[in-house]
Amino acid sequence: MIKETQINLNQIGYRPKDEKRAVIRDAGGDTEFDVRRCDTKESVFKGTITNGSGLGSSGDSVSYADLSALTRPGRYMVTTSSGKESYEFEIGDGVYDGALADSLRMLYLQRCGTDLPEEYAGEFAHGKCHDEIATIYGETGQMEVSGGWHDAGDYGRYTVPGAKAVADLLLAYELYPGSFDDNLGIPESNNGIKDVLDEARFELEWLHKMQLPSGCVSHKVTGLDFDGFIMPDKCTSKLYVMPASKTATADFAGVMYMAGRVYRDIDPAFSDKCIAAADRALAAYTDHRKDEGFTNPPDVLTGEYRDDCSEDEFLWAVCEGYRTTGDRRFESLLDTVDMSLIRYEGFGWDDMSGYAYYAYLAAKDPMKTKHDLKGRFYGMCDKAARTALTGEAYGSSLDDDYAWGSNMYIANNAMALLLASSLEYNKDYELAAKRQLDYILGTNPCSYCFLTGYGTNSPQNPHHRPSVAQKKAMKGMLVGGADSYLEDEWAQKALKNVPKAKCYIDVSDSYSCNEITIYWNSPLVFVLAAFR
Ligand code: G3I
Ligand code: 9MR
Ligand code: ZN
Repeated sequence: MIKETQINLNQIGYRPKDEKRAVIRDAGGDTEFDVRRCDTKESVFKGTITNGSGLGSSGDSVSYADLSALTRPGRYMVTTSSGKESYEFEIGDGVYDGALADSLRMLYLQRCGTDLPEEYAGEFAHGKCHDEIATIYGETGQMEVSGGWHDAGDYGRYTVPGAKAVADLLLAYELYPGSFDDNLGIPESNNGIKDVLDEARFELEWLHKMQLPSGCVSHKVTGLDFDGFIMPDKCTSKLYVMPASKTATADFAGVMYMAGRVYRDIDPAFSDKCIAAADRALAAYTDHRKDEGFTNPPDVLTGEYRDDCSEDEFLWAVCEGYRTTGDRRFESLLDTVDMSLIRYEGFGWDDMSGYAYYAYLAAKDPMKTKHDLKGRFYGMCDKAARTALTGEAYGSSLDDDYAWGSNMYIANNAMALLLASSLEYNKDYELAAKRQLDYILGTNPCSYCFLTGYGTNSPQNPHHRPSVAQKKAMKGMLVGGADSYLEDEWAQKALKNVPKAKCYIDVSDSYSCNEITIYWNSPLVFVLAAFR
């Protein structure tokens, strides 16, 4: 058992110049804090505890210890006079190097349709999986759709979240190429192309296979039900290519336009192929714009990723298409978007407008439009920054809403703020973004470093089939985190009447708290690359 702590901070640690703010729950009579070296227990820094209040979704009454002025590299802990102790943390350059490498390598370990040799995958090595020719659902035909990443704790492969995950990697590469290397330890390492692009391409190649002759894109390839908790090469359920959906088709166009730009200089033929495929998808999309969102056929139980509004996905495809090609035909499509249908704004699998806003703003010679996309983007960022800087006790940017995959929304907000700040530097945005990373890595009311294998207290029991099968949490996975809607039996039993931001449990059956996904890791890769 790991000792509980009332002093929460980033359990990996901080770069020397970062803000370093420990959050103390119920400080009681403590007024001063010490930062001590872990080895000698010698105090190297003292400060006064400042009062916070009972703020926000944790319900905690908090105070703060600001140790930002301590910049000397080392391994430390924060203590108070009554004997409260934080977990250990590090100050130093490169503190996030390992986390970045492992959160990217996690995607390699999610690869499907190929064997993962022990040399690269260690104890998560397995033979070729899910590589049979799949049956087209409701038809007699078959399709070869092997490849891509397993979506999450399950082995399904879904187009919509796959597009989001790739988009995050490609944006991370475009903005922070210097943060990525070619020596991650994947089969393509040392091929002269950064591993982040090799890994993204693995998913892109699969996405290409998911495009139907009509130009529309299949929503997913899975069995009728989820596979058991076994290694992927042991799965035997029959695979189906499910029908196309309008969100899959529009997301496919968006990410392929992005890929067409990013791989331009690396592989012109591949870049051309991506743009041509995106054009075909966008043309096919037009006939399906008013369709309902994808729903599972009655005998299909795998992830649904239902989303009835595809205006945001379409908006993304249009803005990304213009940014990549500069073709004015996108300008006439832009004004046809019905912005009033977009209920949420962001970078989630069902709310892709954030990617659109950024692509629109980053384009050379921006399109003319009646929509105020800039206002919407900065409105979204301002709100996240305000919540993080003044609204929430632990620096979270979530305004009292902790849903399934809340850690993704945290990471997405950080990404939004960093994208905005890359267009026009904004100190508050940078600080708020950093606080989101600190939250994920330990400055949260759950006292968890939500990235497996890092920090003192990290999830040991993720809802992840390979981890359950091998009885060991794979390293480098971001779990979903607090979900106050209590969306599985375990959460319902264990978390009744718990404050929203504390609705988290480290039990592998709790898929609504403790699953992992490729598209929760991907914004974390972006954020870690930014702060590397
Ligand atoms: O629409 C509501 C909105 O009204 C409400 O305010 C909001 C709370 O923030 O929740 C919104 O809906 C939620 C939806 O996600 C969109 O965020 C649902 O309550 C919630 O149940 C839903 O969760 C999704 C879950 O599947 C169940 O459908 C997760 O986002 C999604 O990540 C997850 O995806 C699964 C796949 O199906 C299968 N593979 C694993 C993967 C991860 O768990
Ligand atoms: O393992 C599944 C996980 O990937 C999904 O996110 C989750 C919600 O769709 O469902 C999990 O599968 C469970 C199923 O829904 C109900 N029976 C138990 C399954 C394993 O926990
Ligand atoms: Zn597989």
